[in-house]
Formats: sequence, C-alpha cells, structure tokens
Amino acid sequence: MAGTVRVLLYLISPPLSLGVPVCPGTENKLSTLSDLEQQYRTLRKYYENCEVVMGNLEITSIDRSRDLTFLRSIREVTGYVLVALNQFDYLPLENLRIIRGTKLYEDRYSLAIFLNYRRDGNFGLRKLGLKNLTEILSGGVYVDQNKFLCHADTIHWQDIVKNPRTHPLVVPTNSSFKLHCVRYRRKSNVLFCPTVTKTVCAEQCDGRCFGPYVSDCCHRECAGGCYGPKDTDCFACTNFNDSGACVTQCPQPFVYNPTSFQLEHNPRAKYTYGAFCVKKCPHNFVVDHSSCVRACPSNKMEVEENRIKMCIPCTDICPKACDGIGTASLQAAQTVDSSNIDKFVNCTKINGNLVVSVTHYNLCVCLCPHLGYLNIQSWPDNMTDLSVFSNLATIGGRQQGISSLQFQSLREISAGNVHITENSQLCYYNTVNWTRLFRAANQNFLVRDNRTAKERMVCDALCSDAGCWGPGPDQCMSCRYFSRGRTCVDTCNLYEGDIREYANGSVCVECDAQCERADDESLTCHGPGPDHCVKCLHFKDGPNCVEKCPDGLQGANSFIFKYAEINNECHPCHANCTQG
Ligand SMILES: *[C@@H]1O[C@H](CO)[C@@H](O)[C@H](O)[C@H]1NC(C)=O
Ligand SMILES: *[C@@H]1O[C@H](CO)[C@@H](O)[C@H](O)[C@H]1NC(C)=O
Ligand SMILES: *[C@@H]1O[C@H](CO)[C@@H](O)[C@H](O)[C@H]1NC(C)=O
Ligand SMILES: *[C@@H]1O[C@H](CO)[C@@H](O)[C@H](O)[C@H]1NC(C)=O
Ligand SMILES: *[C@@H]1O[C@H](CO)[C@@H](O)[C@H](O)[C@H]1NC(C)=O
Ligand SMILES: *[C@@H]1O[C@H](CO)[C@@H](O)[C@H](O)[C@H]1NC(C)=O
Ligand SMILES: *[C@@H]1O[C@H](CO)[C@@H](O)[C@H](O)[C@H]1NC(C)=O
Ligand SMILES: *[C@@H]1O[C@H](CO)[C@@H](O)[C@H](O)[C@H]1NC(C)=O
Ligand SMILES: CC(=O)N[C@H]1CO[C@H](CO)[C@@H](O)[C@@H]1O
Repeated sequence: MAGTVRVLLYLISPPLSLGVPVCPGTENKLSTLSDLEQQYRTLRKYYENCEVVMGNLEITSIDRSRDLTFLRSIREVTGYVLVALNQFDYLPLENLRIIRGTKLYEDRYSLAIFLNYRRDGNFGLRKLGLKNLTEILSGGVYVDQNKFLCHADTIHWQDIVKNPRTHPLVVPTNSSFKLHCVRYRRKSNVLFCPTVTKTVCAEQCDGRCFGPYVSDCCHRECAGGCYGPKDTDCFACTNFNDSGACVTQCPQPFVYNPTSFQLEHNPRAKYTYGAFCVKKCPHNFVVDHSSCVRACPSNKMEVEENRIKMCIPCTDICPKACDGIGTASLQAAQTVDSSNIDKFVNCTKINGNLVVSVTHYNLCVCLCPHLGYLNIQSWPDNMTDLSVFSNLATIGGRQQGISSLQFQSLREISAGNVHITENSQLCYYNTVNWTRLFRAANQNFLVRDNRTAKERMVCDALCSDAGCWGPGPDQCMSCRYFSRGRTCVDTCNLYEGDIREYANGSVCVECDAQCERADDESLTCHGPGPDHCVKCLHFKDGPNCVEKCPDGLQGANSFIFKYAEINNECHPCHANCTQG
C-alpha cells in the first residue's frame, strides 16, 4: 500500500493519575512503517484498553483482515481522528463519543477518512461504526475517496459538528458505486445512525437534551448529550471533567480574598490535564499556570517548588543547557555542522565540547580547555556570524569566531584564555574588554590582526565603553544610558510612546497593561504591577487596577461579585446577591 516510509514517533505513555485509561496519540499523518504486521501491532499496543486519547488517533495502512475490536474502548479523542489508506471493511469506533479537535488534520479537519480501499482489489472500508459519535467540538469533517463506503452522506454531520458554518464538511452526497451499497445494505441491513439530539430538543436547550421538553435540557457544560439534567449526567464534557462533574474551569490555583483584594493560593486547586481536572500532574509533566504540560513554553523555565515541577517566566533569557559534541544526543557527532547546529540555538550552557571544523577561516578565538572547549577550526562560507551561540552566557573552554561574534549574552568566561589571531574577517572583538569577562586571576587574552581599524567598524553610540560583539545597539556589552530588554536605548518611554515605562535604575520596564496611559506631561506608573499605576485604565479594586470588578471570581467559600461606582471603584455586592 502507498504512503511514505518513515520512522514513526510514538510518545512515551504518561503514567496515569486519572480513573480512566488515558493514552497519548500520535502525529505521524500518513507516514507508515514498511512492515504492515508491525504497523498493526503498534496500533494495537497503543490503543488496547485506552479510553481517552490525549492527542490524535491515527489509523493508517491497516490491511484487510485484522481484528480491530480493541478500538471499541476509545470514548474520547482530544485531537483529530485520521483513518486513511486502510483496507478493512468496518471501523469499530463504536463508543467514540466526542472528538475535541484541539489539533486539526491539515489545519481544517478533526475527522478525516479517505483512500480506504485496495487499489487493485475489490475491498475496502464499507461501513463506519461511529454509532455513538455525537459531538465534534472543533474542526470539520472530510470523508472522501472511499470506493466502497456507503451511507456516509446519511449521517447528520450538521448535528455532530459544533460549528458547521465555520468548518468545512466534505462528504460527497452520492457514491458512484451505488451498486455495492445496495448489495451491502441488503446483506447487513444495518445503517449507521447516531442518536440525533439537536433536532428533537426544545428550543431553550441549546442543542442538547435527553427528551423533547424544556425540562429535558442537558446541563450547559455537557457535550454530545446526557442522561439527565445535572452536570454529572453528561455523556462527555465540553470543557473539563472534575471527578465526574462537567465544569467550565477546574478549581483555580488562586482564589480571591475580598479583604486583601488579592488572589491567594487555593488549597483545593486542581490542574487541567487535557479535559480533566487533576490534583497532581502525571509524572513527567510540569505545571504551567494551572495546566499540566510536557515542557515549559520557550519564555519560561522549569523549577521545583514544594516538590512540584512548575514553569516560571525567565528574567531576560531562559537558561538552556545543551549537549556538547560527543555527549548524549550528539554522541556520534564529530563537529558542529549544518546537521546539528540548530541544537545550539539559545544555549546558555554547553555540557561538553564544542568542536567546529570547517576549512575556510582561520582560528580566531581560542579559550583554553578547562570545563570543555569550543574549538572552531573553520567556518562555513555562508555563515558570517556565530549568532546561533548568542545566548551562550558562560563559556568554559576554547572557541573561535568569524565576522562578528554576536555573543550578546556572554557574561562570563569562567576559565581559560582568549586568543584571537590572524582572522581577516572578524570585527568588533577588539572593542570588547575581555578582562571584564574573566573570573580567575590567571586568565589573559591575545588579540591580533583584526580588521576593525581598517573598516572603521565601531560599536553603536548607545553602547558603553565596555565594547560590543557586533554592530547595532543590541550587541553592546553594556549600555551607555538605558536598556530595554537586550537593546540599549537613550531614554525610557516615561512620557511618550504607545507602551509607557518606568525606569528601574538604568532598566526600562513596561507599566502594567491595566494602567491608563497618561498624557505627555505625567508618568503612567511608578513601578511594576497593577498596584503602581498613576491612574487605572478600567476599574480600581482596592489598590489594584483591574479589567473589570470581580464578577463571580472564585473565593475561598463562595463566588465574589462586586459592582462599580461612578468613580470606577469596585464595591462588594450585598451578601444576599448571588449573581452580582
Ligand atoms: C453508546 O451509547 C449508549 C448510550 O450512552 C450506550 O448505552 C452504549 O453502550 C454505547 N455504545 C454502543 C456501542 O452503542
Ligand atoms: C452523483 O454521482 C454521479 C456519478 O458519479 C455524478 O455524475 C453526479 O454529479 C453526482 N451527483 C451529485 C449531487 O453529486
Ligand atoms: C469523568 O472522568 C471519570 C474518571 O475520572 C469517568 O469515569 C467519567 O466517565 C468521566 N465523565 C465524563 C462525563 O466524561
Ligand atoms: C531563541 O530565543 C528567542 C528569543 O527568546 C526565541 O524567540 C526563539 O524561539 C528561540 N529559539 C529556539 C530554537 O529556542
Ligand atoms: C550554507 O550552505 C550549506 C551547504 O551549501 C547549506 O546546506 C545551508 O543551507 C546554507 N545555510 C545558509 C544559512 O544559507
Ligand atoms: C577593562 O575592565 C577592567 C575591569 O573592569 C578595568 O580595570 C579596565 O580598566 C578596563 N579596560 C579598559 C581599556 O577599559
Ligand atoms: C528594580 O530592580 C531590582 C533588581 O532587578 C529589583 O530587585 C527591584 O525589585 C526593582 N524595583 C522595582 C521598583 O521594580
Ligand atoms: C438577606 O438574607 C437573610 C437570610 O436569608 C434575610 O434575613 C435578610 O432579610 C436578607 N436581607 C436583604 C436585604 O434582603
Ligand atoms: C586590540 C587590537 O589588537 N587592536 C589592533 C587592531 O588592529 C589595529 C591595526 O592593525 C591595531 O593598531 C590595533 O592594536
């Protein structure tokens, strides 16, 4: 069967902390293993006894007479469902209730079923067993080019897809192989027809009900239908499943304290893990705000607090330790080259050696080995700076460079000497006060044969006398006046600019988004956070500027409602009020 042959990447199954068997999905698209036996066994190993697929369910290149009954266990898929290039005749996803579509196939479809037949044979997918599928929360449906599939057009896709107007529905309305269908229908006499709920519900029900009357509406947090009116009676949850009850949000990590006007730690907090609320994230997951994630986003770093691994925002650049040449993921590598150079982007620390070997340029920088070394013997023609290494904050070792070093984040050379010689292309390094980077008394530097003097390349005027790594105000060793992030500037935006700032020493810091931008004569804020604004953009709750007054914010024991007075200050509603 067709399909490109590639190595499949299956994620390691996370240990579970839920009462239901959860399995991770895949993201192989149409890539398949060349061995069909192996392809089937992998699928089976992956989904046997799985009820919730946290990711995509991809069923591809499965041949004709395989036992797929293990797919019956699946109730929920958070990503997309892809069924393609198969030859079996029945898809037994009978208990699949909801496809969330948090990831879409080809950015459009949460259910894609195509090319399921044998090109040179007389068989292929004939019947969809999606008997319980009643909800597709995001994404469209693509069912096409299934030579033998019957009656896909009789399914009420409009009823299942949450937003049929915004998502494409590609289901051919007739089959050119009607003949097969007629014959097949007579044989099996079973047509796929999911319980249609939307069309029989009372108007007030918002599409989901368990009977025709107004009193038969499902709870608004239900997805796909329900057995009764409560939030614990749902078939599936639209948002989160908190120990069986469907809720809009999991118990938040912070609750509002009405006397301090502040959010305080909530001992009953839960984290979101897919569509579940969990007390603890699964092993190997970290907490980012109130969610369990596999890895922190690029602007945050992982720390451990009270034995909980969490993501916190980095100040300036995030620390990133990278493998050196010859270690771990680069075990087999001999030098830094085009195949692995991406691995060095944004590294602040390199565990091991850096060996760069190209033949066109002479050695230029050499920091003698101690903790490891950066040994750049030459450099590719088309790479004119070392910007991939620009986040290297500490070098313990040897290294060389090219036309400008662009080591903006280099703050320290812990051991070893600097040796820059006979490098006709390299500029700027001679402006750097190397002794400032040294930490040991016996370190020294040798700099010779630079071309800076010839070419008149000078550091930006906004750089201090400490020198720079290259042209422009973002290559300074330190700033002459003020800094904004990694760039040197002449003033902070205290009185002008779209985003106003305050100055903390020589550092420009943005005012909180809740501060009202002042006119050109006065300050917008005098410190960080929403409690240092000169004036509030919207409302004031205690000392803090807020977007809106607390409106059902989770408090320790109740929800907090406040109203705004004419001066835009928030005041608590009477205790007897329940809805503000
Ligand atoms: C589908 O859902 C119904 C009602 O929730 C349930 O009774 C049934 O066992 C489910 N599975 C199949 C295969 O119909
Ligand atoms: C139905 O199928 C026939 C034959 O393939 C095609 O000519 C016709 O346009 C189709 N009709 C619709 C409504 O798609
Ligand atoms: C919620 O999760 C529990 C397991 O924690 C499961 O037994 C139950 O069926 C789920 N409810 C819904 C509506 O998905
Ligand atoms: C490197 O850091 C920059 C700035 O923080 C970020 O935008 C970029 O995505 C990072 N690149 C990689 C590969 O991590
Ligand atoms: C540099 O040249 C190599 C080999 O010719 C090529 O593979 C690579 O994409 C080029 N890199 C850039 C940044 O142009
Ligand atoms: C370089 O920095 C060192 C230590 O900060 C200082 O003593 C020295 O005067 C500086 N040299 C120049 C040329 O600025
Ligand atoms: C100013 O910066 C210092 C050092 O980063 C920090 O400790 C201090 O809290 C900051 N002060 C204000 C008002 O932002
Ligand atoms: C608030 O509720 C209490 C107890 O239900 C009642 O006695 C009191 O009269 C109510 N106050 C107002 C202003 O409605
Ligand atoms: C620091 C350093 O070595 N600077 C040299 C750069 O090149 C000019 C001209 O060749 C020399 O005069 C500097 O001493």
